[in-house]
Amino acid sequence: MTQYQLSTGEKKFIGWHLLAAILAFAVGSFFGPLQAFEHAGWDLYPYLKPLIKSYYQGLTIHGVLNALVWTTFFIMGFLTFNVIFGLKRPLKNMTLNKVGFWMMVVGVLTAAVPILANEATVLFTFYPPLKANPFFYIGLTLVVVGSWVEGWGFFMTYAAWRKEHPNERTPFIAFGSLVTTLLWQICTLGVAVEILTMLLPWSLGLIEGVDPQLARTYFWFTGHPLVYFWLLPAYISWYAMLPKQAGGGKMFSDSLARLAFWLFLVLSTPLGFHHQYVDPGVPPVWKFIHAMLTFSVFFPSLMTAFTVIASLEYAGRKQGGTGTLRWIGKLNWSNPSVAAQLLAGILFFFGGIGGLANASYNVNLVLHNTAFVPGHFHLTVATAVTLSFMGISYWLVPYLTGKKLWQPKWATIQAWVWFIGMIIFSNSMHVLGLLGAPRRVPLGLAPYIPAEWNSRLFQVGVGGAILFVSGVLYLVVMYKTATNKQTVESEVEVPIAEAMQDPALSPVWLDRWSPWVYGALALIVIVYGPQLFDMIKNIALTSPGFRVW
Ligand code: HAS
Ligand code: CU
Repeated sequence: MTQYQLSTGEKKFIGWHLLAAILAFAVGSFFGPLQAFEHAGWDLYPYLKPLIKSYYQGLTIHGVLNALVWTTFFIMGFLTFNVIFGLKRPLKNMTLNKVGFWMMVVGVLTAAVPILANEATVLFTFYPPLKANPFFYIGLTLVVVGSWVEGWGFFMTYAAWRKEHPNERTPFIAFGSLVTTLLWQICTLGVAVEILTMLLPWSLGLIEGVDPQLARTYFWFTGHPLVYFWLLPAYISWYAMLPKQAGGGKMFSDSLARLAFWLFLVLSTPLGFHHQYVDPGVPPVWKFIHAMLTFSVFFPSLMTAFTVIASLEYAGRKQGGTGTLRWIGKLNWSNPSVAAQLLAGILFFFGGIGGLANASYNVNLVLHNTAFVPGHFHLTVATAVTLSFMGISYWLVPYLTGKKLWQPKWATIQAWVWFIGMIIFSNSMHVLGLLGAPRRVPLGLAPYIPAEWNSRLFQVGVGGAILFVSGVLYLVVMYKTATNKQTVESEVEVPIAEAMQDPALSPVWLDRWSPWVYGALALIVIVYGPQLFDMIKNIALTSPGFRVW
């Protein structure tokens, strides 16, 4: 059976998203190793002095470009692909999606100017009272609004598809993409309100002070679900593409997969206080409730681990694999897309468990603001997500460009190098955190380093160097692929793992939007409403802005 084909225009449009993402990755990833080297005592920042003024400016560039821009652009491109390919129809209004995309591009450029000019050295969380140049906030707003506009384009496309197919189950990759989009639209209301009602008017001089406690609360309303906005596109690939690539596997349970996505929609937002356990302005009872909900959102990830590994096991056994674990060796490890995603999944186990440690209130009191936290998020966003996106690009870029993947062997090596570099880097960061090393601090310059940190700080540098090699390899493979003279012989096949059981037999309530959407909104109102109401009622716009850089 021949697959549905995207038009050249659609492929180009998705390709632009990937290009923007990869450019952001290229610049942002240059600064990651610089921080790691600084920790190891090899401070290269002085050599960049005329361009980059400080460690903190580099850290801001790294966080904004890697955590926010690389991810968001890759995700919007991948979701666009999934909506079109999944629903087997063009976007309802391509112009609208193009408007959204270009708003995002203008937004990134607008925010980049003050960041590069050292006028917005406020890190990727931009906590007030650190005060950035207004264009930083305007740029971020444009990125978020642009991504909303693209999302509205997806919803309109879905509505049109639904009219044409009233009784069909939404194809899984489109379904997962739409849930991810809706999650994003709901949760970004937090930063939208934060920027538009406080940070922007404040940086423009329209209001004198800011309320840091309220701002942090708005920020984490968005900040936690943000991590699932990053993760769910990788999950779409792990559920519905990876098993097929790994050896002709099938999705073990379409129903469980859909249920996991609905649970993420309902549970992702109302738990942001797990980032604010040490904030004095949040009553303990709300911290407790958010902690319990954090443990709840652990379950859809456990369901994912179960379903995806069962799907992979099916693939491994189909390839002749036997034994309790020996089937793993039969998976298609020589395919770089498979290797990257499997390695991403393996490290995610450790990232997820570290998340549980973070979420446990009394343990968090020890870990909060230590190197443990960047250790955690380099296993999650920088590996589960980033390495999966790299793996996806190893088939998606040839699909979009019609060019053969350049040297698949090098691409596979790239994935392994990332895996090894990240094990060394994140393990040492976790241990440093347990030993009390603070995060967001140029430790190489700190006068108080206990001897027991030294070997770990050295390993941070070594891990950073290995990751740097892997990042460069990724860029080389992407560049050489995009400019490859060798074209693919026939259309690249989109890997889609069909479900073991016909999705039409899955319960209808798993394809109904309203109960889940109302449930999500109701839970947010119950769990955030009273405390937000209280904070807004007692708003204290008293803190002046600080420029500490
Ligand atoms: Fe987190 C802080 C709790 C997941 C990202 N997190 C952060 C920050 C970031 C981040 C960026 O409760 C720092 C923010 C800042 O700058 O301050 N996190 C959790 C919990 C989870 C979790 C409970 N985090 C993520 C994900 C992220 C991410 C995902 C990015 C994508 N996190 C916290 C807490 C803090 C925090 C506190 C605040 C800390 C503080 O004090 O500041 C859970 O969702 C994790 C569940 C995951 C699992 C793993 C399931 C395993 C799977 C693998 C399947 C295997 C495969 C491979 C496919 C239970 C699904 C098989 C391979 C074969 C070969 C067979
Ligand atoms: Cu969180």
